[in-house]
Amino acid sequence: MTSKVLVSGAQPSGELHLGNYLGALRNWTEMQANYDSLFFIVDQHAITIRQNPAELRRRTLTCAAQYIACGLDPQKCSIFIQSHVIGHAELAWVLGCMTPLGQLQRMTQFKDKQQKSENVDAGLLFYPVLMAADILLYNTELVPVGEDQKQHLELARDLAIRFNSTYSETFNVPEPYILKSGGRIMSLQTPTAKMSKSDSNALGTLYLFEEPESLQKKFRSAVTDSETEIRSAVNKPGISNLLAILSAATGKSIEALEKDYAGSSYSVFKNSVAEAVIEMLRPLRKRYTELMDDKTYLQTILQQGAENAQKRAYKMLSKVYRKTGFLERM
Ligand code: ATP
Ligand code: LTN
Repeated sequence: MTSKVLVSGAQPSGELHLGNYLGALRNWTEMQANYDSLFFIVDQHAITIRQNPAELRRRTLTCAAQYIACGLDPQKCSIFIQSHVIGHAELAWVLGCMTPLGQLQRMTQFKDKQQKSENVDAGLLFYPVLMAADILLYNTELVPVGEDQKQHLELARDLAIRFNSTYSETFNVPEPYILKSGGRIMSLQTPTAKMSKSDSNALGTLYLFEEPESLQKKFRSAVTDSETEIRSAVNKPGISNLLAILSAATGKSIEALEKDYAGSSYSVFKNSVAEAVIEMLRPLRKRYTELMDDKTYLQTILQQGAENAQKRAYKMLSKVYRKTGFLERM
């Protein structure tokens, strides 16, 4: 293990889906042992869209179980809930006071979500600043995320550089780590939009822990095109997405898969993708059920994770407060 710090997280705004797994969690599990790794569940980010409190609480715990079921090992990394650690929101405030408003208004995710909701609160605009705080608080070097988070990471880098040049060297400038395969899994129903927890059409999103029969049904109704050729191309977003999923699930290249399925019908192909995904998820489902039966274990892991993170967060926060010019509390 190197002493390089790696952090990442997901929102408990819905159950984890295949995009989260292939674009993020699977990479986390492969990297956890090689870095000083911290993985959080960003409940403070989740409330940028109005949540039902009881549902949010429930999903936060299931999300922790899903992290572990996906392969995160509490012996190798820290797993914790963002709101359990004092420092994320506090650092976000300091960084927000150095963030140009225009840069936040230009964020693609903000613009997308703004269009989808009727009432937009200031928290949604501030979302990327809180994310920068999550990262900079731990002196992070590496942030493995999906393609959709690239712009947010650039803000985190800009803020690190700006703070360092204003107040002297304080933060590492973090590096994004975005895998090509699995970096952007698209909705099965609207294959030009990313698969998302908050998709209004539930048939578009493949949840990791849903019943295999239900996954199969979603694959069967996946939107494709009016051709018959199984080939990855810009004008064939549905088939390209299914090929990307199959490639990520089997480790085979897109080119090899195009050869394997030359001449097959779309329905045979869809069935193979469904089977490969269900097989890949089978052991995860088993582990998830076991974990949900042992809430005490889950709570212990989250408590230990938060304790470790809190020590580190206090250290960084007091450094930042001192440099900013806040009078020290005696
Ligand atoms: P929401 O739809 O509620 O905004 P989300 O599904 O995008 O949420 P997040 O919790 O925001 O999920 O993301 C967790 C991780 O999963 C991030 O690293 C993100 O880049 C990655 N991710 C999310 N969606 C996809 C996708 N469709 N393809 C690949 N990676 C994804
Ligand atoms: N915005 C991210 C979740 C997230 C995150 C982070 C990821 C919040 N803070 C810090 C990496 C590092 C998302 O929507 N996927």
